[in-house]
Amino acid sequence: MTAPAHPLILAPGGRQVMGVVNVTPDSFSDGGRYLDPDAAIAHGLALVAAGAAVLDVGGESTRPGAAPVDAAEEQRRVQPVIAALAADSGVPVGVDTTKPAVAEAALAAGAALVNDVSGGDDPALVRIVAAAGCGYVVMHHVGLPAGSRPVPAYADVVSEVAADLTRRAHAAVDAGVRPDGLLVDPGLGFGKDAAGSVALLARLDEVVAHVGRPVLVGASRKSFLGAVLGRAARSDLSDGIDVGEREEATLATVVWAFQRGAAMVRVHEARAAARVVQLLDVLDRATQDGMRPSAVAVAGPGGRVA
Ligand code: PMM
Repeated sequence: MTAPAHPLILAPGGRQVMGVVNVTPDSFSDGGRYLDPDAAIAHGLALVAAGAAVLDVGGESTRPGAAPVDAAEEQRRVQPVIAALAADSGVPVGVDTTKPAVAEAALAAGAALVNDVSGGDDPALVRIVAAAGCGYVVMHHVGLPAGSRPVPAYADVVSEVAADLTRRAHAAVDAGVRPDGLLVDPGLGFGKDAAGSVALLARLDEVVAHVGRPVLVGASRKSFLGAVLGRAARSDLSDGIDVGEREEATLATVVWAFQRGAAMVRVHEARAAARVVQLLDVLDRATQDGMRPSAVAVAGPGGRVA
């Protein structure tokens, strides 16, 4: 296994934007737009130009009812895209998969992390991650990623997800996964209704504190945002706003998540999220420096001081 040109580095207190490249015909947010490898590669490069610090390449939709994809087809979709982006993007490239064979092929093509929405359910996948010494995202989920997705009954979704992620993170480290490359993810929308996803975002600081590891948040364009905004706008509990109209709400979740301790956000549009990171970093430095104006070097595009 060749070492990736750009390994995942998680600096304490750092904030990073992960850009999504879905090489699928049927993802809920952008299905079919990047199924062609050249389109997917161009999109990945555009995300990095817009400020993404990490890329996440997936070849199977996780939306409820999506057609399952076998490992050979998933690998055929993602491998050339990962190879090109690992060589040319200048950032760590991840693979969003639950299949050991796909992960192995992606790592051989230069992937630097594995994003596992099953949260480590398959020991074979965890072994591959451990052997590669790559980054690993452990996501909370209940139920199958594809097909019908029942909403489990939680007594307290936040404490239950936090406890489950703590357990899954320990299990991954015990299996040999590098602790400094490990992120946990509450899995917004995965087996949670809108109220559950809202609760997890609202009390994200509790998850961060409980798990004690870098947290990744994926709220981008998700249906709970549509449901919340639809309700607010129309007092209609059954209707939500469309996926194409969720970008502002996504950005609000980015600011919120970083302010409550998230280390990384997973988004479909990188530019605005990357600018949020820039601004929050400047505000943090200003706060730490006792709010002295001279301590705040405000760099404009290209490093110019504005
Ligand atoms: N969401 C989706 C897919 N993969 N991975 C992680 N770690 N966290 C998420 O929230 C997540 C994910 C669904 O969104 P997409 O179909 O637009 O990629």
